Amino acid sequence: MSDDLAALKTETEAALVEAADLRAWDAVRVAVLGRNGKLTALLKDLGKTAPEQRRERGAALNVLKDALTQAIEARRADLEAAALEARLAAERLDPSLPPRPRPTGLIHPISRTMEEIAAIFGAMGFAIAEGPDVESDWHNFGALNIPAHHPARADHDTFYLPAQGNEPPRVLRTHTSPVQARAMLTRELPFRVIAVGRTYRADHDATHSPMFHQCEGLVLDRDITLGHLKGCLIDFLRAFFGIAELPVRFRSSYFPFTEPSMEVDIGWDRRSGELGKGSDWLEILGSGMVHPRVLANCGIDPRAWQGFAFGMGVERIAMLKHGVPDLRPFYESDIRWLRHYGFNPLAPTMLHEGV
Ligand code: 2NL
Repeated sequence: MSDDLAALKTETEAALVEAADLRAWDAVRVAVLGRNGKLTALLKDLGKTAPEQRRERGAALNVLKDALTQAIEARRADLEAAALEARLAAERLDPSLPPRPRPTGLIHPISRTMEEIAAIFGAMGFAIAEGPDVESDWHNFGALNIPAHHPARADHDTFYLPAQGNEPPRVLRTHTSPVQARAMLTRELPFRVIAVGRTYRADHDATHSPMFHQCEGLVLDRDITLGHLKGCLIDFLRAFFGIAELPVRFRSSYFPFTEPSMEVDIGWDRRSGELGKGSDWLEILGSGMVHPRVLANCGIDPRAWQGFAFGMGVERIAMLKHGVPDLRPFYESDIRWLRHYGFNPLAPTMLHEGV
């Protein structure tokens, strides 16, 4: 091997020993094998070598290139192994350490209230019925004895969807009643269902949100009476508020889908806001015996079957139970409010309390 090649070999091997980390190693590699590297330059100069020496010089350059490539790769393997050793020595795991505290989410009071409602009625043998948020005008109004131009429609501030050709109009359901209408159309009698979920009305102020939640219940059988309605709702209200002797009052009222209709009040003290105390009454839900026309609309013979229905606002009973003073923060996702009013996801619901 000619002197210049032997010198490059010695020089490169020394530089590799010098290179203490992968960055320095890469600089050596580029300086020798890179596009402007020393060995690359020698290979490029091969053309200028006198023809009679070119073969021998070319062979020697190839041998050198193989040797240097191998030396460079070997150094890289050593450096990588050393780097791994250093990391293993520096990064120690202590499996006896306690886990880092992680912020857990909380259950939104509306979700929690709906779960509690479902748990209480579930224990009374009710099934959960579901339906779409976007409803036909008929399921939302017609089936429930609220025909077009009926004054009750004016109370509902309905969101109408853009009409699609000749399709009948569609709405965002203004109450959960269409879910019950669907239950009557599809379920086998007798049945007991509740429908809990989102409802929508074009109404927005301090006490109304355009999206809110309702729970409705429906019990149909051959001989259901007003007595069943009263017993069921008294049991529910006492279980929900956790007050065994909560006073409950039934007051005659009007809904287009029930006859007779009754509003339900609970006893409270208006001044302190305490439930079950004092001598004031607070309206809490609406109810009644399902109107025979509603049964007939949904394909049920009103001479063979009858029952009761009721409805309530989820926000309202959640606010009363937990002392939430304002409706609006329910939908504002303010983390401070959620931390204050949210529920531990691992805590059991209050099913154990007297149901
Ligand atoms: C209220 C009053 C009520 C119903 C809802 C109902 C549903 C069908 C048939 C008959 Cl399918 N009735 N629902 C009955 C009485 C009252 O809601 O104040 N809700 C917030």
